Amino acid sequence: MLHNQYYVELAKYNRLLARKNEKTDDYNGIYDRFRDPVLTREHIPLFWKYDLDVNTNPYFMERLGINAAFNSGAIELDGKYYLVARVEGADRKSFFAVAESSSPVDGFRFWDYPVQLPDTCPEETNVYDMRLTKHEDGYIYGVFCSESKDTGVNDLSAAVAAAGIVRTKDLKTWERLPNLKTLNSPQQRNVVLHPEFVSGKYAFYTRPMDDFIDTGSGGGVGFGLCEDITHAVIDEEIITSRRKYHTITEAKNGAGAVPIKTERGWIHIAHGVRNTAAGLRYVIYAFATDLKEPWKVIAEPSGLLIGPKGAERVGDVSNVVFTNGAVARESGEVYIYYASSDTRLHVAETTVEKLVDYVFNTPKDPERSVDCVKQRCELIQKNLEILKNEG
Ligand code: M1P
Repeated sequence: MLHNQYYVELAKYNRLLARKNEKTDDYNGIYDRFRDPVLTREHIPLFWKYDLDVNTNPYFMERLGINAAFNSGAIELDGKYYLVARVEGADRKSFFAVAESSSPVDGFRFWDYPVQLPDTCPEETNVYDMRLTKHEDGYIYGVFCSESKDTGVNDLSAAVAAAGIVRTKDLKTWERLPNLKTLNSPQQRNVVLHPEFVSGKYAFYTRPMDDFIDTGSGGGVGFGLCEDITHAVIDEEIITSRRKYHTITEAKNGAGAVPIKTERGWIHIAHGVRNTAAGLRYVIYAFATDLKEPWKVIAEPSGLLIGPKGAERVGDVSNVVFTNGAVARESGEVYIYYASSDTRLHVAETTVEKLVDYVFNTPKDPERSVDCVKQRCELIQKNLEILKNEG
């Protein structure tokens, strides 16, 4: 016999998973936002949280609570959509879990068990933000942040971030490889594996950092090559998308989704961070790099692509949108999975064609107010002419 409340909670859970998502009427011509988050902590199966045995849990209490389900790697396999989510327990530790749906925008159901990574890294305390790369070598790679306590300083909260690497063919069996080593950067987060070999080598987008929070001398999104993914070492990183003064990337930036290959170049969907009196503000931006030399930025539209809006602005870490996964379908649709305020996961829909138009035809940031006004006045003047001619 199960507790009565189990059936009440199960009915809520089933209603949530059956709910159909809808586009909002929020318009910008670039992408459509969807009304409901695709993953929240309410999407977590009841049997992950409650002890269903009425003898040991007579009050039907959560025994192992879940705080949030957010930053997710994303992949399409055989027509189904898979999110490898960052799930955070009430104990603040994150782990990975696969949620599956036949729709890109709703119905995501977690598999019965979370991912159980091989425990090869005894000093590792926390793991999060997996990027999933379908590599041309035949594997699906997951690159994530592997966080350990910094024992070299007398500070309880000091930590070290490194890039952990796993690979799989089915998202079920995961082989853990040694963490990425970057000889010139003490810490790494937001590392993404490029889907193709570059000059016959594995290519990574990195994020050189001097410190766990501050990137310090790290100039932006890095790029480096390594010979052997089973002992990945990058001895030289060059900077692709740079941090810039008084822009959305001033404090830091980082690669997000695996770059999308288009006829004009690789489209990158990344995050930029600036500091404010209310703390760090995270937004999502896009840029393109050269097809043959994917470290060379060839287009960088001004400003942000997605910023936190409405209810997205509030959560455990407010004023944050962050992406580490997108699905670009062969038919051209693109689903950008983005989390808000480190609390839940949303989806925005666009197409490869629209992203190419956005990235290559949106004006660049002129970097000074006076030039921004000139840029806007040119647009206004052109439009007023059009409106006058239209009568
Ligand atoms: O809290 C916002 C984000 O902070 C980190 O991103 P970054 O390394 O750019 O500061 C990550 O921990 C990310 O998970 C988190 O969403």
